[in-house]
Amino acid sequence: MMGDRGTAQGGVARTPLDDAALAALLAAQMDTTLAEAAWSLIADARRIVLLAHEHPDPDALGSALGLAHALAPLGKECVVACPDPPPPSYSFLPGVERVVTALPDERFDLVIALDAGELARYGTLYEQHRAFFDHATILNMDHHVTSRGCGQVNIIDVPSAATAELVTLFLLQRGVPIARAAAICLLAGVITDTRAFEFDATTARTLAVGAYLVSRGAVPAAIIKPVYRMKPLAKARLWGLALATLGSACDERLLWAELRQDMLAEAGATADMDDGLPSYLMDIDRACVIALFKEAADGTTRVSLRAAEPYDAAAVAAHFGGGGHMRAAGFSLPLGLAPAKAEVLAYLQRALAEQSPSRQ
Ligand SMILES: [Mn+2]
Repeated sequence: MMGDRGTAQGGVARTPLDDAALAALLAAQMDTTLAEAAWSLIADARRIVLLAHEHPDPDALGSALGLAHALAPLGKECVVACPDPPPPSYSFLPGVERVVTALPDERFDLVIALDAGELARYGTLYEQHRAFFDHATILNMDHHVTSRGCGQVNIIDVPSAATAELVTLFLLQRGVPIARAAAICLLAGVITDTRAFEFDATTARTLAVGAYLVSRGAVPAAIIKPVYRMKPLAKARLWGLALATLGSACDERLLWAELRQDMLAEAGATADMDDGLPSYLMDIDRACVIALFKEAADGTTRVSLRAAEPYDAAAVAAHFGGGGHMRAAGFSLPLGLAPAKAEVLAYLQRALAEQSPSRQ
C-alpha cells in the first residue's frame, strides 16, 4: 500500500517506437552517389545471381538471402549461390534451402557479390565460370578493410559491422520494404559478425539497424540460440571429459586441457566438436594463455592456442612450426599427447615467467 499519496502505474511507452523515423535516419547513412550507381545496375537487370563466399557464415548467406527476399517483389528473378552447402545449423535462415552450390546456367544480367571483395573467395562458382564472371556486370558489397572490390560498382563500407548492416542501409536508402524473411536473414548477419553485439565493431548504428530489423519481425533469440547455444548431447559430454583434464600453472594464467581419441569414442562425439572449447577456456577468470591438446587419429598431437595481451599465440605457434593470429593460433607436433604436452607446457611456462604482467 502506498498510503494516501496515491500511486501511478504503467509502462513508459505512449506510442510505439517510430519505425519510419528510424528508417529515415538509417537511410541517410548511405552514400547517395554510390547507392544510385548500384541501384541503376539492379534496375537494368531482370535475372540476378547473388553470391555468398566459400565457407559461408550467416553474414554472407544472410546478406545474399536478405537482398534476394527484398528484390524479388521488385520483379527480379534472384538465384542465391554459394560454393559450399550452408551448414545445417543455419536452417533458421528463411530461403536457405534454395541456395545452390553450382550455377544452373550463365544467363544472369547482374552478379551481386556479398561479404568478400575478391572473386577468388567465391570458390568453385568462380573457377567453373571464370569467363562469365570476368565479363559479367558485378555489384560488390562488403565491409572488410582488406577488400579491393571486384565489381563495376563496389560498396566497401568498413564502418559496417556486417555486410548485412550495409545491405539494410542500402535497401532503406531506396525505400525498399524489408519484410520479415529479409529482416531475419539480415539480423542473422549483424548478430553473428558482432557475436551478438559484443565485438568492438558494434556501433550505435549497428544497434539501430538491429532495432529496425527487430521492428520488421526478426527475433534475436531465434538466431542467437541456434548459433551460439544449441549443441548436440555428444558435444556436451565431450566437453565434460575434456574439462575434467583442466590444468593450470603460472598463477592460473596458463590453462590447458586434453582431448583424446578415447574421449571422442566415450562421448560418441566427432572430431570437430571441440569447436568453441578454446574460447571457453579463455573465458576463465585469470587465463592469459590457453592450450588445447588434441590427439589426432594418427597419434600425433594438434595444439590450439589462445592468448590475451601481451602474449602472442602466433609467435608460440611459429616456434613449433605452425601459424595463426596474435589471439588465436595452432600447430601440430609429430608426438604423442603426453610428450607433446610436456614440451609445449615447459615452453609456455618459461614464456609466461619471462613476461609476467605483475613485473611490468
Ligand atoms: Mn561479414
